Amino acid sequence: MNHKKGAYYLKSCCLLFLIAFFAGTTLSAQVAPAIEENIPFLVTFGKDAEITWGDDDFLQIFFCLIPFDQKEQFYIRVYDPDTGGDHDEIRGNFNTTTRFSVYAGQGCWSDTAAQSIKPTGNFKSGYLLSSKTFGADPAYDKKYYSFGPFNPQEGEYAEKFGGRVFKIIAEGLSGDDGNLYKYNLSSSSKENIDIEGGNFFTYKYHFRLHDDQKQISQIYPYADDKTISVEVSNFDWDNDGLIRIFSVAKNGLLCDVSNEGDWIVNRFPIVEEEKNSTLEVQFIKSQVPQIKNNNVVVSVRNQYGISLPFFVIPIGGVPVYSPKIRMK
Ligand SMILES: [Ca+2]
Ligand SMILES: [Ca+2]
Ligand SMILES: [Ca+2]
Ligand SMILES: [Ca+2]
Repeated sequence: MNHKKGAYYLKSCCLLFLIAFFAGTTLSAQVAPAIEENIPFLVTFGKDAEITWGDDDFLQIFFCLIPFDQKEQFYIRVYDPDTGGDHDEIRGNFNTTTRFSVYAGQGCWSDTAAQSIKPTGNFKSGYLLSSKTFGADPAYDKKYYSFGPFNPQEGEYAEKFGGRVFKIIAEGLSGDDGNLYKYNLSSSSKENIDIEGGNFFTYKYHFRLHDDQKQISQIYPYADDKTISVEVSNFDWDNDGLIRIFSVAKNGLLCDVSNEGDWIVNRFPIVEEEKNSTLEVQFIKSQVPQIKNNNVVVSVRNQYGISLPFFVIPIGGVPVYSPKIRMK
């Protein structure tokens, strides 16, 4: 190998290493909200809060997907489960308690009550594995609490997602403050070590937007082969800029947006090429005025009123618009 070739070889190796390194860190980081979504936090208010603060039901249901080939026990880690200190939204004084509960077993995911955007009835389907209630607690402020270890075999079998599913419910039991938090999947209770192929999904996404107007956030509903139209709904958007829809066939279609404590529904047809593919709902903040502490709720339903899942790591990757499909 001459000097020039050697340098080229070295450069190529470095590049490959960098690609592998970044692919490894960004694709597998199993946090909800995911890095790619660019959403600061999930949010659940205490049940005495006003819905005009951005949470319509003081409840958030998330699901964890563990691939069939994952045999090792795992943990669901909650970052900043308390409501107090940093990150959280105070009203008066901090007086809010939130209960996090993990469910497994037959029905924990497939029971339609668990996937409904109006959780009533048996949304706590399956069986309870673990539960803990947090108030204002410095021991959990800016820190993690780890639920588990859990045996992947206890999750509900979900053929169409290629794995087993667990459920974690956050309920605002009392108080009127906003609990901001995140979830991690991990093989360790002490640090975040990814479960290969693991993912989080929800059917109704309650989250906090950035205060910084330059930040663009996005979430990724998945349309299955039965989807022929979708209803994209947003709640309490506070007129904070634009909401756009992207897919292989949609190049940033604008949605009507909500303002204060209201739901706005947008309907879009789904073409053949969008079936079994990921859509993107993008949130572009208002430049003036700056809207701070904006909590919002988003859901997508198909023509039967069935909710589409939002996967934090989009199935098949981020959708890329193809002008050819649109023109057909
Ligand atoms: Ca309060
Ligand atoms: Ca906190
Ligand atoms: Ca919190
Ligand atoms: Ca809001």
